[in-house]
Amino acid sequence: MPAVVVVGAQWGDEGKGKATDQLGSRVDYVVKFNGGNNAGHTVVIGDEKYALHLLPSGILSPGVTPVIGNGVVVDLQVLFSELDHLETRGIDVSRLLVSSNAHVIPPYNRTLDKVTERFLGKRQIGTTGRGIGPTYADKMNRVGIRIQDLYDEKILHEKVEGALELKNQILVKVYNRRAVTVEETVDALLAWADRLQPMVADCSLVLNQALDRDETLLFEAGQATMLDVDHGTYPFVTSSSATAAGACTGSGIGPTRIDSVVGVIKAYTTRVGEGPFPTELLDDMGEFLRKTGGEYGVTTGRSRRCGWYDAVIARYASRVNGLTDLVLTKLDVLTGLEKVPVCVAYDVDGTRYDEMPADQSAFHHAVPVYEHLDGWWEDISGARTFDDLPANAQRYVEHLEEISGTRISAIGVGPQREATIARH
Ligand code: 2SA
Ligand code: GDP
Ligand code: MG
Repeated sequence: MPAVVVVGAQWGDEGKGKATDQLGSRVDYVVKFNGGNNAGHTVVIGDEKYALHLLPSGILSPGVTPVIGNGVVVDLQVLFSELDHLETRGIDVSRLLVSSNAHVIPPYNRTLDKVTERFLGKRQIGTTGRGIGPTYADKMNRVGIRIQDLYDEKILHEKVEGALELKNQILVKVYNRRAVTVEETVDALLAWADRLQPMVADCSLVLNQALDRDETLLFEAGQATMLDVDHGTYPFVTSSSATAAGACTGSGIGPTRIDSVVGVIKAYTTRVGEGPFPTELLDDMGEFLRKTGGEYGVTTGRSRRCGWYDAVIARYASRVNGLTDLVLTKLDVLTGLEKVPVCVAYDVDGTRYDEMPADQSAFHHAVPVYEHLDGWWEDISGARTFDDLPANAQRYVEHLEEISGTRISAIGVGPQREATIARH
């Protein structure tokens, strides 16, 4: 598997961290290509639990070179506090490479993210408040600050000054906040520049050369398909390319170099933040999934909204990512249910949709069409082969595979590394 991309097939928190960590022990490079410290990936190794935000999950595997690609937005303070934290826990972080083209999250964008959300009132997105959206907006507006700009003070001053011309108008006149000075921003960014310098690299060149040497690369997406800025439930999305194609633009490798795309998908669905969610359960069953699945944000601690598995979304994720495999996670959470509903299509004002409605308003009005599969009562957390699963759990997996458009190659039955069933 020379180059594999791992993406979330739903609205995030499918268990990409665990999947990446497992594959990480078999690869040379693990590359984060989108998002920033809005991500929250949990990896459980033995009795140790790690929560990663900005760093790629693969950083936990000895011998792997972790890479922060150009598509990532970097909060320098968070970068070093995460690195320091991992080092105190005995993890070797010395190999980390950071693309010189990645953009930094200046402190004013954290402020803008939070005040904009408050200003939006009922129309808010439910962002993580980490400055992600404003930083990607700056990148597209061509007023962003890149890692390489930290090493030319004149340029840095000019760029911060240029960005603040408009930012301060908004902060002062629209949000009634104090104006931010160029000096305080430059000082805040330069505080990390010396420590960062040895990690800064031309990551596109490094990764392409690694491929030329037949080394293996794992691309790790933050967030997920339905939060992708192009293919997700816009405007209730994050501001980056979280689908497989983002691995190319966010790292500087070409599409022809990718061999497989793994979609991580939960045996049910969750979403954190605002936006449409057809199979959402607002009753005791939603509470059951939240409690049993531990569905609380890794970064913000927010309760995640919970609902049944949605095969329309699975098929859509298979299509827009070109998935070659699905990893089905958290099957253990569904143990103990008499029947397990699965959404196979939507009903929108009397019209049946088997595919994701192209019209966003239709998706907002989508009512799930459910099939009800038989549940199982046996504890499956110790299952390590498909045959170890009770017959109804096997049927559940086989049925999801039939209706989701991609083969299910692995099944998660617990948070630990070893709580996984390999299938194909
Ligand atoms: P942002 O901050 O601009 O990226 O927010 C925009 C939307 O993207 C959602 N989003 C996420 N959804 C699921 N998980 C995420 N990471 C954390 C986790 C979230 C947390 O792993 O639990 O701790 O709350 C993540 N990051 C962004 C966000 O909810 C908005 O809907
Ligand atoms: P990510 O953002 O996709 O990396 O996922 P998160 O770490 O935000 O959320 C997934 C949660 O589910 C974490 O707490 C994982 O430890 C946990 N997890 C992953 N796979 C499984 C599984 O198969 N079963 C159970 N019970 N938990 C899992
Ligand atoms: Mg997460």
